[in-house]
Amino acid sequence: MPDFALSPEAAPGIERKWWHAATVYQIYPRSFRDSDGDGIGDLPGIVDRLDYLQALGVAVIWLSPIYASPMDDNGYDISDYQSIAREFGTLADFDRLVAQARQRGIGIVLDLVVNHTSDEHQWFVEARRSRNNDYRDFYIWRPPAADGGPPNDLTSSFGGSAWTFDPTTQEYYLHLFSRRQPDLNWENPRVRDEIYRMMNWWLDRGIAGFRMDVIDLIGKKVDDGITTDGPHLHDYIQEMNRRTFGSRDVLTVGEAWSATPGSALLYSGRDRHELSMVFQFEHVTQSWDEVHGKWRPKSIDLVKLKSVLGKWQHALAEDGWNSLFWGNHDLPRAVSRYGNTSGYHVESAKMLATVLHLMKGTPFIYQGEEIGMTNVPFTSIEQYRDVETLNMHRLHVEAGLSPEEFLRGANQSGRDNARTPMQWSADPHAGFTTGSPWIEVNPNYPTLNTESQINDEKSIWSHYRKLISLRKEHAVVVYGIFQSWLDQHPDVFVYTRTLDGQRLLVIASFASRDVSLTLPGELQLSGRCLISNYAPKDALGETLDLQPYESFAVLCDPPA
Ligand code: TEU
Repeated sequence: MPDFALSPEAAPGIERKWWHAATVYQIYPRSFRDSDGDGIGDLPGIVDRLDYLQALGVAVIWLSPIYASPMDDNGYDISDYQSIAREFGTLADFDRLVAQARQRGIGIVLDLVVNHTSDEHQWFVEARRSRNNDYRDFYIWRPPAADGGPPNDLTSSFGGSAWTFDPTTQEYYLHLFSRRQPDLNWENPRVRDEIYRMMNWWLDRGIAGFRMDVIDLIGKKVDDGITTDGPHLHDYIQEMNRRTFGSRDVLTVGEAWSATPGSALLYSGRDRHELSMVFQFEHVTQSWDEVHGKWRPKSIDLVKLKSVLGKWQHALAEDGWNSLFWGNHDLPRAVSRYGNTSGYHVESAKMLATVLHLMKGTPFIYQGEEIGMTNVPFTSIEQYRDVETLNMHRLHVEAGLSPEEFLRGANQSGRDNARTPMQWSADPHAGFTTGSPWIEVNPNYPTLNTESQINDEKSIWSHYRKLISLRKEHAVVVYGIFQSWLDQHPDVFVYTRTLDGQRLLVIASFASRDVSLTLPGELQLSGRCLISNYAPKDALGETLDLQPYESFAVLCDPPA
């Protein structure tokens, strides 16, 4: 836990937390490291790579779900919250992971998926037996509409109606995701009791917190067509806080696709007793197509991207806290989406990391991002595994889209881009498994892998390690006040962070050509270059020439 010499005037109202200066690393266990040759990553595989993560410098690992599951949605469909999926290992493996991570100063954050369960969860197995079953009200059931169809027109995120008819009991149940992920009924206090009991059971095992899957959905009012931000959403989160993690020093981050700066302050404000922070997705969705969404993404508009990121920096400047991320297991690879993989792979991957990690908030690295892993060039729908992509393929092709056009969209935005195996080495299957991987490895692994980067000072990996350590060394990175500059410049992102008279200046070009810039007087500074992806710059005049994707940060001390 770093202890910064932070004057109270510099960051009024901010109560320092260990996770302010921490960097989180997300592991998608299925794709991280397979220890037993079955082609599926597992917990012993993660234990085996803890030294790697310690060397990188991360303080927290967020594990995507590891619980028992039929794996319809790779574990986001849980059939038993208190046991580990057989292919991932045992509870003893999990305890060993927690203990060995702790020895390296790393906490384990679990994925809490409580908007829904699997249809194989015992509660649902019971609930669908009869209308008067004791567990019936654990889920959301409604009679058919007058014409026998679904009760209303709510749709599933994975396509089609959110209602599935249950022939045994002649009612529909709600699923905002796949039909194998029935939504829990949070209005039922027994459901909440069970969930809190389960959370405490994990907290007692020594975990460092929870990432909360689609937490903005738990307050839904289906009869009013309300799914996100329901009337009791924040009551439930406050109750959860009070009855589970509130008295413990842990990190909690809610996934909230609907979050606005206003609601983020409700979730993470200092007097709210809810969560540490949320994942908001405005910077992600602002480049989606109005009609076809992520399946037909627009090119990145830097002016818009800067304005969204800046808006969030300002909104949570004095209260609340930001999470910072480019990617996760649902999103395309950061360097493929925002950078340039055909000529400036290394430069653009480093630039994106610099821009993200030097903003105010807690950065999240998605596995493989630290070596610049890229989207996967699958050429056939057969190569995809993701339930969302497969469902959407069926629906879009039925609706008349050509399979080629769908594949183009899936190549850019499909979730499997993030789920191909971690590229450890140039060995077969990228050193991920000695067996046959559950999803194909990206063919670029012979040149793009950790082994070729960890001992190279100039690698993307070394750049990430440097950024993570800068956050631990400089309070200005953690608490400095954010200010953006040159907001209308279409190619360059410029911002400063200021704390106790110290100023950190960050400059990053998103252009694939040289750019020449006129700097305002306030930014014609000199100091110490903390990080760069070309030759370091430490003194800036009126004109600044930037090479493609050039980025750097200069730290200027207050005048003596
Ligand atoms: O994701 C929520 C969610 O809304 C995504 O499905 C999203 O709509 C889509 O990926 C956009 O590209 C969470 C988990 O992160 C995801 O992996 C799960 O599939 C989903 O919840 C259901 O648990």
